[in-house]
Amino acid sequence: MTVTVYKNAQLQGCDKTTDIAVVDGKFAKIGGDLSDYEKNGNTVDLKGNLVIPPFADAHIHLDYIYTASLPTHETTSGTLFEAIDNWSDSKASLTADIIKERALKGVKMQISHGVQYVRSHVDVTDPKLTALKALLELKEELKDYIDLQIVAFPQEGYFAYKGGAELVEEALKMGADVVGGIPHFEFTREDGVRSVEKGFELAMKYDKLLDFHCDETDDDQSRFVESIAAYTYFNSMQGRTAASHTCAMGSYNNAYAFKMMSKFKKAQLNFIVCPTENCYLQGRYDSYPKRRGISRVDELTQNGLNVSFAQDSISDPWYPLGNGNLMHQLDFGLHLSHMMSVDEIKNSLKFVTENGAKTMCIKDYGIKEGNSANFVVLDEKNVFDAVRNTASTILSVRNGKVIMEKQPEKILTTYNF
Ligand code: 17E
Ligand code: FE2
Repeated sequence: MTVTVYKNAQLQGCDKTTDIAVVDGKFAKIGGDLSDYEKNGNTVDLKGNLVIPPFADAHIHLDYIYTASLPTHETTSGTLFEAIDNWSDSKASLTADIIKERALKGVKMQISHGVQYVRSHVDVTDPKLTALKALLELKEELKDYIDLQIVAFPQEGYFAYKGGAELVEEALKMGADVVGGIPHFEFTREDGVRSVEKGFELAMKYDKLLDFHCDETDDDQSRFVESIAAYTYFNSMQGRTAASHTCAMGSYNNAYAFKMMSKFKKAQLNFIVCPTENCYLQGRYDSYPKRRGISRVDELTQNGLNVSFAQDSISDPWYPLGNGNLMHQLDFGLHLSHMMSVDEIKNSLKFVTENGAKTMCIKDYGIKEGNSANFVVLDEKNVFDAVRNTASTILSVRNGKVIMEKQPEKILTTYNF
């Protein structure tokens, strides 16, 4: 039996610190008298630092990491559609080994920031399915460090790319966990709706979750989110479907957005928002005023819908920066969504932790007796300061084992005043 008692943990919403006993990789007892556990195990003093469930990044493209510098990627317009064309021109040059090596670098960055749950889209509009094979291997190799969900994502469409739908199906047979799609990229509105229909057909046939790139545009006429809500509701797939991006919602008129809120609730649709990515990619056809490019995070949240913030890119044709630090996404997300009352800030860690895990349908998530002992420690004592300072993760524990530890930031010299 392996026993560790983590002392002086500051849990969210608690006045005082708590001690936590971990036995054989599970949370055995949280709070109360842990002296018996202490007698039989190690103790670690967490010094009143904030202890939260691990970060969950529900939307990234691990197969695109560090492809920003491919020769064809001299992006000039900064738009989504140019990025997709650039990617299409150059992706055949990548090998499984290169993809795996870069994806691994990305995962290491994520782990260094306390991420333990990752959903990666993987481009399957490739007859060889090279990236899928690379990512499926990585998923297996890294399972002691992260839960990696793989989305069969047809970057160039189910129909706009000939054979796209068949490749999605093939990817599901090979082990992808989630059905993807990109209805706003199909040639016509009708094809977009048909791609949603096809995605649901496949998800039900293979018992998979769904996550569409959806309405990633400032075009207020892009309304595929309504099709996703409808197919979710009528197929009783509540809670199992996610709409990623939904940038167009920021441009919808209020009457339409209001109508849709109750449909989203009926469908229990999960929304994934990529703050830095979409404020970079959207607004590109505006001069001034310039739109922010992100979904209606505040209204969705007020309506009880599940919204999470995600990284999306690390240096790819879509976005030049990115480092896997979800505290950075949280900072941007709250600013861009005008969600900055004291209460909203104090309640905001959910956007980068439990809401992402809920979207991914992770069971066993959270700091609860009986659950797997997965948690991270931030270099701050309360949530408000953690958000204000984009606190770093100094410890990441998974199944009771330390998978990442970092020295807290320390000032060595300062002005003497
Ligand atoms: N593909 C896409 O369609 N949209 C994005 N934001 C990225 C890839 C990163
Ligand atoms: Fe994406």
